Amino acid sequence: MLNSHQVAAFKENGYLVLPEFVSAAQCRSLMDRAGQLIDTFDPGDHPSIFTTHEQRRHTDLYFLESADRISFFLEEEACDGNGHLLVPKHRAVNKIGHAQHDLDPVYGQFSRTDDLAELCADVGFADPLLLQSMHIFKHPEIGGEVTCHQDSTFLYTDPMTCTGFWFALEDATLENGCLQAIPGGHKSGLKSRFLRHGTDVSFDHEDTAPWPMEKLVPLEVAQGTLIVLDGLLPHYSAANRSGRSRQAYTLHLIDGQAHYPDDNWLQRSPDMPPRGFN
Ligand SMILES: O=C(O)CCC(=O)C(=O)O
Repeated sequence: MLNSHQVAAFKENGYLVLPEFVSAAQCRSLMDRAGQLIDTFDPGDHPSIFTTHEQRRHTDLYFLESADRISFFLEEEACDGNGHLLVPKHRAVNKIGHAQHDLDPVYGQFSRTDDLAELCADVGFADPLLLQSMHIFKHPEIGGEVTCHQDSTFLYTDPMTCTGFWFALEDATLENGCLQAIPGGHKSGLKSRFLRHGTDVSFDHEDTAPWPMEKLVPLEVAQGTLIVLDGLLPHYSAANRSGRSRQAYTLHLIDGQAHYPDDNWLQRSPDMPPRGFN
């Protein structure tokens, strides 16, 4: 799948951009499926707002129990102070996660392909496990910012093996909140861990210095592009204040040969362990 230059660029930069990795029809099928899933979602049941702002991140039981479910999280600006929707529900969902790749056939087909299995081998996986999936909406005008972070903060393994596959389901530009990343930033180690203590969570900071945001470079990409992200790479996306939607689908993988601690927030139940590509 990858040539030696691409593997070297991934090791050097901490990310790799692969245009036209999936077709427009595949992107459409995932966006249509997300729409159908939202049809079945009753936001009155469990209004769970998602924000990446550390001080406002109230991580409820609905979030903590979403590791092996298909759950819906709402956009902060789509709700009033009581969690009631200010916009129609199809415009209010910030993301769907975190196990649709295992539970839904359309997401399953998109997520388990020979191309992705080959890519995993190329970037050094021995036993790739598809741990987490997210359909991220970034709706026009209200799509929220994703603060700068490293994915290994949330999906830590020893040694660190977390790798993100970020698929542009629509064109992503600076205007509608494309990914931004700090090239080579994965070489500076892990800044913090997000820890779970029963039904409580906290950040454990190794390094409290602010991210050097001036080093972020925009990764503007066309629909169908796959961006591979090292779990240590600092990355960010701005709020979408434009009139154009920016949907993305992410998969986060870990290596089954590494230790997955039980104080990570995301814990699969014993009867639904993460699976590889088979
Ligand atoms: O899609 C985005 O805007 C951010 C996604 C992200 O940071 C992630 O998947 O880790």
